[in-house]
Amino acid sequence: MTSDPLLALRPWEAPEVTSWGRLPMNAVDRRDGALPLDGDWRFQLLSAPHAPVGGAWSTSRVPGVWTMQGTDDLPQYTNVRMPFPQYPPASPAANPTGVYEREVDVPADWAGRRVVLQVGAAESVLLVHVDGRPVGVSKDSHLAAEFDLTALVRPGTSATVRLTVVKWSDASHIEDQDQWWHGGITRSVLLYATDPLHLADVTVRARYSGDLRVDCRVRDTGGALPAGWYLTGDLDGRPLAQDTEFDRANAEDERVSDFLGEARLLTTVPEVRTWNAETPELYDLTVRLHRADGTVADTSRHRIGFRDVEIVGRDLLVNGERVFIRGVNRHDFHPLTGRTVSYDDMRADLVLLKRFGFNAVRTAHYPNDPTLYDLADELGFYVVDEADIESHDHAHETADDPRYLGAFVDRVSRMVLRDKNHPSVIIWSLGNESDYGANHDAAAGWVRRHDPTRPIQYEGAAKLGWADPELASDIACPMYAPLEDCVAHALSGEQTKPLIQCEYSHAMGNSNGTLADHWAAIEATPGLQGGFIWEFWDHGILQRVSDGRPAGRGGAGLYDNGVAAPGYRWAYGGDFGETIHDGAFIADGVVFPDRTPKPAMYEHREIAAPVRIESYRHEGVVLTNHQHFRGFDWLAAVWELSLADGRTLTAPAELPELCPGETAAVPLPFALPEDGGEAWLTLRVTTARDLPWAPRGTEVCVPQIQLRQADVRREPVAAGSVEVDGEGLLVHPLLTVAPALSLWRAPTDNDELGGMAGRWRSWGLDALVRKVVSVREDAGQVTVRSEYAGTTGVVRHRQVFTPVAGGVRVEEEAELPEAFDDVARVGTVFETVAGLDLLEWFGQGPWESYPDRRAGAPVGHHSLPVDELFTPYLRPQESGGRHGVRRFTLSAPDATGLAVVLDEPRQVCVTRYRAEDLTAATHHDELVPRPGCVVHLDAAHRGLGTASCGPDTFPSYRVAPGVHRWSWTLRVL
Ligand code: IPT
Repeated sequence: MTSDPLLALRPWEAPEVTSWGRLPMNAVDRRDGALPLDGDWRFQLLSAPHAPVGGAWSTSRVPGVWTMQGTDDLPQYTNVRMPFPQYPPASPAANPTGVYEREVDVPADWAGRRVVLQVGAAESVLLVHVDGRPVGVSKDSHLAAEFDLTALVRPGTSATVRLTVVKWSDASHIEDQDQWWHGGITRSVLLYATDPLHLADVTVRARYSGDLRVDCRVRDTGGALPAGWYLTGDLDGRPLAQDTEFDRANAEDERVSDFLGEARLLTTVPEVRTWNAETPELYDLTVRLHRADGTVADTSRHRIGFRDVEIVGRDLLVNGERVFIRGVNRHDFHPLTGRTVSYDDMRADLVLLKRFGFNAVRTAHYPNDPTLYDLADELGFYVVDEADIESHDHAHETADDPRYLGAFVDRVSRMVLRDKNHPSVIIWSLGNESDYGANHDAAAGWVRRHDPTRPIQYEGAAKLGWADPELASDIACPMYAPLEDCVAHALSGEQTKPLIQCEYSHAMGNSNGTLADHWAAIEATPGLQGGFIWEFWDHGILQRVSDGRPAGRGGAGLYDNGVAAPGYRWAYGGDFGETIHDGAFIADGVVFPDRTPKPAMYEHREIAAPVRIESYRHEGVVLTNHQHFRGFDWLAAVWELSLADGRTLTAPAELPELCPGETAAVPLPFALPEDGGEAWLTLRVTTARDLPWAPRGTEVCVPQIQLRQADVRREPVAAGSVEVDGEGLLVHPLLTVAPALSLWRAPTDNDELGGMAGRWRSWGLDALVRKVVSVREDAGQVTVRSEYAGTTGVVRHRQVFTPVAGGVRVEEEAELPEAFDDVARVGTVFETVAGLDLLEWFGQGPWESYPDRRAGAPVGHHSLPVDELFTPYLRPQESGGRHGVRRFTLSAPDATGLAVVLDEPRQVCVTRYRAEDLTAATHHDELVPRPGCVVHLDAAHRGLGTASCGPDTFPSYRVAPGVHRWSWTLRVL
């Protein structure tokens, strides 16, 4: 048995022990003048907490996780299930334990001061020793732990600080979030000193009205407070004084004793600049604690915002406005560090989200790095701050287990104590996926008393009844609820709470189908207010293929545009040799692991457009301001008119002065040319000046409206001939594989996890067998009938080849049997010779788009190198499609190549990969691009939906059985 009392306590299997010797959480800012302890620490990885420390020391970078730093304990990904079989509160005997040690020189001028060690975050149990003496224990892997070292260190000398981090514990069972498991110290460590007389906490209430109240708690480590202390403050240069009314009330009812001081600063700011996510106005607040002689004992600085949050009826109001919540779920993630994120990382995350129209973040599923909240205040985001509680695998057992009661309350209350002064935080979340029990109610009770200014949400409670007032959720915050259920609830007359989905539109792989349909319903249905897309990141870890190890920080720069450099790949579950894992389910974000936006981001940007074109009538268009708080003065715009004949005309645009919600008609900037065919008017909206999140000229949205329909023209038959081979397949000098019928797409994650791909395989759609039935030639026109046999049905297919001026027209018909009642696509596939590397098209673009994800891709004349059309989703799958393509060319640098004109706007996909290449690969690095192009022209293409987690696409985006007809002409350029 160990003689060390911290080890003897076995805190890793004692849920009742949430901490020992740890100081209370508070919101006092201690960064000024602190001694940073980040850097290389001596390090040993033990096989279990009780294993003797005595082996060789290596070094480990703090902050950092050892699972990414060259040890044999590697990252492991599980979603719901625990990585070990023990039930709560037990943990496995084999329990990697990292011992971090370093000397710390305590500054001589800290003599007489109170010295505090702050460990930013450690997972999952932290034990602290100084010079071999026990200091304390902490759990709660995503919040800081502070320990008073005053009695243990001597200023002017050096002390040995040891941080022991135990990976698995009773706490792991309530930190069972859908992410990689790691071990280590994930946020900065520092040492700071204060006067014994110090600010113990600062609570700011800044209201929309301009009323400001700053409540401070004051303590003295000596015990009793010295007489005569007082507070002053400063708000953007405006002096604040202590509220004597508050002092008198305190004295009268003897609420505060001589060892706990309380005082208040109070003021009302006239003509206050209020805070909201669109115009995030902040004020600098400084709070000073003085000794009786006027000298300053302690100072805390804050950036504060004046705003109100309230629920009125079934609306969540910010400053009285029913704001839409355009949110995303965000983890602290990095492909090189695993979990440790820098200021620059977090700023880049939020800047990107701003540029793509997001205004809200849910800190899934734990309090994020504290800097994130500073940035959210500054850049303008509404934050749902979520406590570090997810007991997914053993949810029901834990929610009412009294042994975990303290842990639930501890985690929620510490989050609130840390983050309460951030204007960005508008809602507290009790955690994620942990069933619903008395432990939640206890935590909610604590919050309601401590911070009555913000609503609480908890999905586990909400799911028991969206309207039930008894449940610990003020918001109806379901996850992945079918849209029709949300709309029905809002129309039912039963709704009592704002409906804001805590997770929706699962972004795994090629996904986020029907996002625009969701938003059309949300904006049209009072009671619906938005939601949080799941999720921001694809958590792919950069991995060396040669030895299967994480690249670690050394991998910086080894990726570009979402793709890992040769010799590297983005690892997902199972790639580190784990046998218990959940595969690519960890890659479900709207950005790649290097933060490259996926095409779904452009969809979101357009859905969130601040400027909308409502309608076109009588030479004018109607514009609307779709913001909540500001006009268009921060925006500039240009009109663009795209004509089917190839012309694009531009004209400067003058945005009208409109208040939020207002509309105005503006005259058409162009006289619509008589000729030119189909015509589309686009407003390219950019930032008019440099903003904290975007330089001037950054595109904000591209609303569009159709001014004129296409005229239907059929090309006359020309003299000439068409050659087909003995199998009835077209022979063409630019095609290496002749046009054939395709019903298969490389399954998307949604297709696989939603069960569609399994059905398609069982029907044999991935390996249809073609048999030519007849080939007939008649006056230069060739008709080929064939059959494509699956295992449970046969598709009859007909191609009619007709010579037209300079090329061939292909008319096709496919008749799908009833058995094939929901296929991926019906269309043509062919392959071209090498060298045709540029695609130019008239249709939707330039981004990848699909039938149910095309709101962000305006119709116009687009052009991209073929290699840039493909989107490198981590697990290869259908990718690179462009919706609504009317015609395209594929050309070589010398302008030779081919041109295709489609009978009507169609889904077209040009890549270097056959569907079977993509289907066979598990990671992007396995793909070998083909020299030519693989071209799909689809008469019908199934929507993407979100069925990997949540609703499938709507029936209207599915492909029906029966007869499909399409035609296209192929010409040589
Ligand atoms: C839900 C989780 O809250 C989230 O962490 C993530 O796992 C997401 O789904 C899917 O990626 S839980 C799910 C079982 C509905």
